[in-house]
Amino acid sequence: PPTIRLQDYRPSDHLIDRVDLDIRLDPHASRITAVLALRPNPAGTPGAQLVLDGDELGLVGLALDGKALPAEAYAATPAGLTLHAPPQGPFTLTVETVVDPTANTKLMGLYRSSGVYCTQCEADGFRRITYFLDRPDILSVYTTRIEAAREEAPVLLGNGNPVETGDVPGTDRHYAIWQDPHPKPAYLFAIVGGRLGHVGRSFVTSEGREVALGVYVEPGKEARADYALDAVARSMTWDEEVFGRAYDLDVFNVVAVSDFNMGAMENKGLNIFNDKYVLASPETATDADYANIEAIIAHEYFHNWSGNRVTCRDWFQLCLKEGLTVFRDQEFSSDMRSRAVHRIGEVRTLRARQFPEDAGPLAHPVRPKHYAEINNFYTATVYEKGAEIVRMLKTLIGEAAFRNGMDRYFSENDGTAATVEDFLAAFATETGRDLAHFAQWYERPSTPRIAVSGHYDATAKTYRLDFRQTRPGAGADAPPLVIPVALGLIGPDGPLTATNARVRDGVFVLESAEDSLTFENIAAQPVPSLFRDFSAPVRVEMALSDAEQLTLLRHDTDAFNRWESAQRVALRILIEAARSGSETLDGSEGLAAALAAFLDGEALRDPAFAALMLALPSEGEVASEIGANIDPDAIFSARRRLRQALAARLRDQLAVLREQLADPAGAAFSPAAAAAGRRAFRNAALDLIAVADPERGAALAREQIATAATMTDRLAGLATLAQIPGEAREAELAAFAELYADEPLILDKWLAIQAAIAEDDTIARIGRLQRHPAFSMTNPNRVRSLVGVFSLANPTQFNRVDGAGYALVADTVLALDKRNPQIAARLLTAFGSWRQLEPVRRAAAEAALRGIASAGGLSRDVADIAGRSLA
Ligand code: HT7
Ligand code: ZN
Repeated sequence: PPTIRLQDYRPSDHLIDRVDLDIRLDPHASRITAVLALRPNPAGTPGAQLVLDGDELGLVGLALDGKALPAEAYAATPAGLTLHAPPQGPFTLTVETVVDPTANTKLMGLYRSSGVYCTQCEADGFRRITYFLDRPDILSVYTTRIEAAREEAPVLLGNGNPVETGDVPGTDRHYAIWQDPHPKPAYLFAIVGGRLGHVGRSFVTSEGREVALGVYVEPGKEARADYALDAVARSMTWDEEVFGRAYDLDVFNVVAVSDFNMGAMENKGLNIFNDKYVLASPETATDADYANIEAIIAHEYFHNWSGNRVTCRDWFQLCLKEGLTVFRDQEFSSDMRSRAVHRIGEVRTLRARQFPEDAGPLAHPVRPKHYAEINNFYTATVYEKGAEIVRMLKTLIGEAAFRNGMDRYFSENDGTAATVEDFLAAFATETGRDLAHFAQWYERPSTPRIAVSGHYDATAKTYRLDFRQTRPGAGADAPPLVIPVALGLIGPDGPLTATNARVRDGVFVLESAEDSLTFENIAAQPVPSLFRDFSAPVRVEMALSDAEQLTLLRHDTDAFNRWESAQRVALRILIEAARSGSETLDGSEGLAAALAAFLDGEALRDPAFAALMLALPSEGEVASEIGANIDPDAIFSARRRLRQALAARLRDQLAVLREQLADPAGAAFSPAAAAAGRRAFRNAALDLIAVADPERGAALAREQIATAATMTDRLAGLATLAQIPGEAREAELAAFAELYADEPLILDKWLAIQAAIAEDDTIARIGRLQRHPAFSMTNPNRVRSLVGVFSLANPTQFNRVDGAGYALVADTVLALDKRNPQIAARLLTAFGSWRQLEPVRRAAAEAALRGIASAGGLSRDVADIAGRSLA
């Protein structure tokens, strides 16, 4: 497939000012009439032919300024429509296409999900609806008439504001007309038609606009939409208060559909969601579901400014909307919940997903320089590392300048398609700083390594920190980065007042390959607390002893680094044990004692934070730190032994705390952070108790499954029991499936729990589950829950020495590729760390990848991932 390069960007030769669409919905032959008001682009090549994009389209009618075009004037294929000599001034082109939404299994363009018509146009789905200049720098004003059989689709929704509805005389059909006054790129276009229930409320913006908010769901599930509706209103208020951004239409609708390639989509005024990120009730949703719904509703809503009002010039600028919007949703969730707990979650996600991506064959800059398939670049690097860059910018320039810079960015670029340069220019102008050096963060892949050494001079009473940054994988000529290092010094009894003119508001800026920082008047050897709140997405290499780390756990004022210090100790123990294979775990007693003291003092005060303290680094994180010659079995075994050691020491204490943190009988359910935090701790405790004493753990888990008042607790009981082989496990799993036979989103979690069982029988179990009525290869949520979770959350079984895990995933990728290449390609990214495996597994993984790469008829999506993985 052709490679598209950032350096080749050229403005379009034509512009489309207005789009008038008439969409007549039909299950197999939906007819789309598009009237496009075109004109040559003054910035384009004069006299250029008009080349419109298409994808699997059939042309059924074409007229220029109302007159049918002779065959020699154009060329139409499923992939494009070319007018050889378009007019040199403004003209209208009327294009008629017919598509089959029922046969559209790619879930891009117009498709049907459980009988509901919906669209997905990002990144390039609009060209599957009509021929168009399908690129984000073509901004048009849309009017859309949607028509359907009233019985089949009583609800008809579009972008913008509703302007008219009515019956089609003499038929059983009706229509609705929607007008969107805001110019937008085609990727933000959407319609929905179907039989849907809804909940709604009104919201008055800070500008006095009354907005009708609606959340549309499968009929009968309206009660599960209230939390999402409330999250919309809270997001609107927050964006007004924190970023000064008010909503700009009279309606804002969210629609939940059950077949969806990603989490959700920010179409203007009509966000379409994967139903798992909308539907929630105490009986059906976990605390994680509630948190995800809140975050994703906010994310898509925030796109209304960061993405829609200011969009991207081209897809290379994807981080401009995605990184910024992730940053905004992270800030929102931190304000709604516990900031420290949320930050730890963000960093765990970054380390689990982005760090390995940066270290593997799929590594790319936050702003890629080329791509073959843009749908493969909706990655952790673009989203999560992109958000970290925005956070670093804020840390560097300070809160007030950041807010002013954001205001400037929005006002200077409103209604345009912008670039990363435009974004940085707003902050440069605002602060008078040159941000060209900082911009390097967007340019090359790699996770920087920061080696730090501390030197205490007892005579001079000075403490010096030496920093050295390297960028493995960024290229030998990669310039050093601008890295904000939030730091402090901790003495044996607590934080020290450590001053240095180069540390402003607690932040030292490392800009060169090497630098040093000296603090005066330091009475005794301190412990440095570095990269507080994870102030930069880097790996820190500093040889602190366990005792020094645990000093941070006891005394640091930075909650993130308190958690990080225990993680560091655990990581050291795990890496040493995995490398040596030795039974002894040097240092586990010290860690257990520190955790015991921590729990004593703080578990009751902040159970959510305490639950995180109990979570060891994941197997993936240990692997990513080891970096080469990885043996997943050795890591698993080391981690299990450390969990056993900690559990043996903490079990009695955990059992007491678990009782103390129980909700009083009859307490009303709350999805808020405080109640969720108590549940998180109790369930982390249950899991460890089960490690120390499987029999007791199994009994407690079964009791919890039977009596749980929330889905969080019921599933946590099941997840704990799933780690304990035996009849009880199988009986509870079977009973659960029966109880929730009509609840696909709950059975997704049931599939996921089983896919993650680290036992030899899991491959066979997955085979059985693939034949279970709860599973379906046609629904992305089901595939992700079973095969996706297996590939990402079951390292020992995915990486089996006999290659059976790789074969399972590879077979699924090939089977899926025919139906839904996007989902197939995403599944294939699980092979991203294959080169770091030990030789036997490496060979087996490579063979599986080569098998895929050499299969005939691959989609561009899968061919791209396979090709880059093997390059
Ligand atoms: N902007 C959206 C990204 C997206 C997407 C969503 C659903 C299906 C296919 C998709 N391709 C790209 C979602 C977001 O990040 O907000
Ligand atoms: Zn987004």
